[in-house]
Amino acid sequence: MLISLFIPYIFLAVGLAKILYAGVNESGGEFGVFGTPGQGLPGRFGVDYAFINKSTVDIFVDQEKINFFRVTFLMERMCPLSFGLGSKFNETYFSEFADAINHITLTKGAYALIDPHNYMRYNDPSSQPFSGSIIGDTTDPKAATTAQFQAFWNQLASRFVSNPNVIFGINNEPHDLAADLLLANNQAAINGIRASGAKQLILAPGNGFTGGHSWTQVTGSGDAPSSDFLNQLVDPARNTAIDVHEYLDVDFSGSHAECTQPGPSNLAAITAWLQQNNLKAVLSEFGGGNNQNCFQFIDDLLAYLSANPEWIGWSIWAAGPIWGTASPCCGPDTGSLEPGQINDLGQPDAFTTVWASAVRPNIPTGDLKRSGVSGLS
Ligand SMILES: *[C@@H]1O[C@H](CO)[C@@H](O)[C@H](O)[C@H]1NC(C)=O
Ligand SMILES: *[C@@H]1O[C@H](CO)[C@@H](O)[C@H](O)[C@H]1NC(C)=O
Ligand SMILES: CC(=O)N[C@H]1CO[C@H](CO)[C@@H](O)[C@@H]1O
Repeated sequence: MLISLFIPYIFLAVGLAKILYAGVNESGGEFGVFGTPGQGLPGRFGVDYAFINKSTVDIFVDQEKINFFRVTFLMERMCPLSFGLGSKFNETYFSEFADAINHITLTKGAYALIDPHNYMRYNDPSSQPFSGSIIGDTTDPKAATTAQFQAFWNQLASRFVSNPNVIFGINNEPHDLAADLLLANNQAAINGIRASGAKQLILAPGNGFTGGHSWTQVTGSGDAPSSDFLNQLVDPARNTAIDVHEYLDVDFSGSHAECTQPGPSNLAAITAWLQQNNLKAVLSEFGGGNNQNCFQFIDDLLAYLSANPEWIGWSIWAAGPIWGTASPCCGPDTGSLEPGQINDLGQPDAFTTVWASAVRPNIPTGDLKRSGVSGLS
């Protein structure tokens, strides 16, 4: 009895499972557009949008020893509507974004996940996640094409081709689109990235807001489960993993303070699917409120990821320079994960509470990847 309990533990301890990337979302590059169509475009850097505060990135790397940041941006700012989605960028916005990515990667030596925060939609971010035209939707005359999406990714990847610490996230939280279209768009992005010569890790999202719990279920308007088709992606460099989000509150939205949805049981089906298909995944969004119940749920979730070798990384939602007292996740009073800020009650934010209680103890500092091209190992 003792022995049978002991052996699996030893197996885990010697590194059967390994988290390579651990960190935080840096949200802010997509801010300032919610309201009426066209609002906040192109926006003012440092006012409507901002990518990172370099000082807090330094705190995360130097003191917390994390190695992973997911940095959001808006495709309508990178490719203004007057240009259309494709290879022509707003060079001002790009250089502001690149400055953030270069600080994280070249200056600090961490890995940066490039995140077009667009729900697989383009042209109207005013009421994300539901506004905008689905990329590649041939029934929508305003929609960008899948070929344009490929050209966009080819250009973006070519600009980071020599930066080994970059990871390409194809798109944030696709939802309510046909399975074959999501597969085609994901494949187009992979083709565009690899055609640039870039060899770095790619993360491909599923349908249904890329929710882990619903991976094997029908989502949205009767769309096929992500598990039915995302194993068909072809990457000539064999360096693509699955991008998963999972919140722990009642409806998986991350809008409630209480955690009631246990990560381990809700992720069991996708973990089995990953194993069957010899795939890896990164949990690039999750979160919980400032309370003991959520601390336990986050602890259980991160322990589960560490114990299952299909999972190679995680980043919690969210830090970022312009959250102020607002909560990006999990109830109005939680506050953001940005070090040194306060919540709406004038108390320390989630960096002091959630991060300190439930995240910091789970950072696998010794195991994290510290050098080499971003990849599956
Ligand atoms: C490019 O971005 C900058 C900074 O947000 C903005 O001032 C400028 O108007 C933008 N240009 C276009 C064509 O959108
Ligand atoms: C950036 O972070 C540092 C460290 O927490 C803080 O002192 C500073 O006020 C922040 N800057 C901005 C513009 O928020
Ligand atoms: C809890 C929370 O704010 N979750 C957000 C994570 O990011 C996605 C994309 O912006 C939002 O849809 C979620 O609401």
